[in-house]
Amino acid sequence: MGSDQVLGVGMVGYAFMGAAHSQAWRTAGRFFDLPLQPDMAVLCGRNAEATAAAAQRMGWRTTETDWKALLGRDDVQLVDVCTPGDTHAEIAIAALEAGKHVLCEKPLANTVDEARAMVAAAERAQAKGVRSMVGFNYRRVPAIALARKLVEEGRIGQVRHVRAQYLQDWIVDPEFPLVWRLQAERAGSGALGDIGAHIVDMAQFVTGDLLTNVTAMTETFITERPLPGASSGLTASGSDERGPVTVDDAALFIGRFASGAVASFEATRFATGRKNAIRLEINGSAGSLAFDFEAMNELSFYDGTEDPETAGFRRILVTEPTHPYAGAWWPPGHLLGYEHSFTHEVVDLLRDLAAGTDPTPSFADGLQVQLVLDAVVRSAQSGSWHPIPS
Ligand code: SOE
Repeated sequence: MGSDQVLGVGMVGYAFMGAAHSQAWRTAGRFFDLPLQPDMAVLCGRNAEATAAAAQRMGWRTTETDWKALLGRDDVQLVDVCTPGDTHAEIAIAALEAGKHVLCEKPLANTVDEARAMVAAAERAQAKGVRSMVGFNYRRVPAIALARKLVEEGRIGQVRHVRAQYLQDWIVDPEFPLVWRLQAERAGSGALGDIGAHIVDMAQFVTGDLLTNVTAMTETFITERPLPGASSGLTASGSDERGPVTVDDAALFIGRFASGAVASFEATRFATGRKNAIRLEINGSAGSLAFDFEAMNELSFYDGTEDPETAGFRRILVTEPTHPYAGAWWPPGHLLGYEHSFTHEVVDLLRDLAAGTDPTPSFADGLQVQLVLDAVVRSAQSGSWHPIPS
């Protein structure tokens, strides 16, 4: 049985990621045995009426309209940052300084400097037992966690190739409005930071290796769009006025890992027909793994040590009780979805907080991804290879 000890959560932001995190806080204790019970204490947003409606819909007890108010509340021990990237650093640093644990959505920040300041704040806070985590949720998809385990166990031998793609199509229509994810000052970058960050993290997580240098190109296909009217999540309506798109629509890069493995990455929101296709293929000296989020309960595994006469990619349905996270849910074959990765994220976070151990991915891991993104941007500008500082 889980403990009765409570952790008060205050969340800032209530759009797409806010809804996903709310679902996670709400369900974690209903399926997992938790050492700390999350109390959905406060939802914070600037618009009082919209915040109150969201709080009621998503299960938050009270609301605030100024995130600074969360920091003074005794019923909040953790601040969950689900805002656009331009406010991550300010909110997360202030929360850590106020002694609150922090879960911050990815990418950690909009710039390397912000990310460095966040890591420094996290290190100061950690000395006082205050912890932080960056929300790369796809690490907690059972098939991805299993892929990491198989690589760690040496089941595919030495990794030679990583092929990673994150393909979406939600802005392929030139009339899709200029939402914050298409504005550099709010989002930092475009497909690169929004979805490229995920595949950089996933590739490094599954291989247990770090990229050392990259060469890249980026492209913006639609340079002007209607200014946004009403919006919710990834859907929005446009007004008659237009404004410039200041981020990349697509980012392509190749890179080298410390181990000598080579990798290719492709992040685009212009892959017509691909809705959330996160594809990862890893080829090793003794086998290969392949994953596609659009069939997220499956992991393909080729065991190169088998008799070639019958060897072939085998599709593992990652729903067995022995598979990562799966046992807490349904009997084998009863599939999980996108939202479960967020539930797994908060379950691991709560367990670390109770145990007094450092959650992963840490802010330092988030900074390392930011350094990769920064090297990609620089390389796309210079046309040459760029190292990733260690
Ligand atoms: C939009 O491209 C988005 O919501 C990302 O911001 C998320 O991180 C990704 O998981 C789904 O797509």
